[in-house]
Amino acid sequence: MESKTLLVTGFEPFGTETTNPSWEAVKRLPDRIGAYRVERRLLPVEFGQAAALAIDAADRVHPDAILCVGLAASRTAITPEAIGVNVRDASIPDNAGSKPEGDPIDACGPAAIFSTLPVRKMVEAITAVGIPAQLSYSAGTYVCNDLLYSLLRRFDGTRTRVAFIHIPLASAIPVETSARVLCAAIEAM
Ligand code: PCA
Repeated sequence: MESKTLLVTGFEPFGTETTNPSWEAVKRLPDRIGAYRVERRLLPVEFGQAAALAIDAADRVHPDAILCVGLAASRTAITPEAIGVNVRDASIPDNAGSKPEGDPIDACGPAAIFSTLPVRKMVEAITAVGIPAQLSYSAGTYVCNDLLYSLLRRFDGTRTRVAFIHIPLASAIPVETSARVLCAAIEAM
């Protein structure tokens, strides 16, 4: 079988958390999932910089798909994100101290861009392994949305598809389970 490349990203800890389950889960993924060879990168929780590093990695590995993973501490289900919006609005500073208030990500970009991977199928695949999942229509306005929107904008019209999955705290869903769930979502892509 011809091998495809998947770039998977997780985040560093931020706010009051000392670990980030997104990276803990991404770390636990096997090197090969279905048709994909997995390349992984740890990203800083910094507006602009997270996307810049992800785009730099993508320019090196030429992925067929990019799946970004982040923590949504207030959620209890796994939530693939349907859409990225063109705004930065932070309630806490990012890890570089930046706290934008309603700024556009890209002054020339559309208000929103839909994910280019089959997020509905991902929700079904996660639910099928017995873990609560729900399609989300808001990735927030913090660094996760910044990353999703920026990647969708950058790879718009190219063969590289992009999606984002928010996962809950490890106390709600253990990171081993989240890793298993990510595999199921990737196999459904
Ligand atoms: N979650 C944050 C940024 C990093 C992360 O893991 C968010 O939802 O924007």
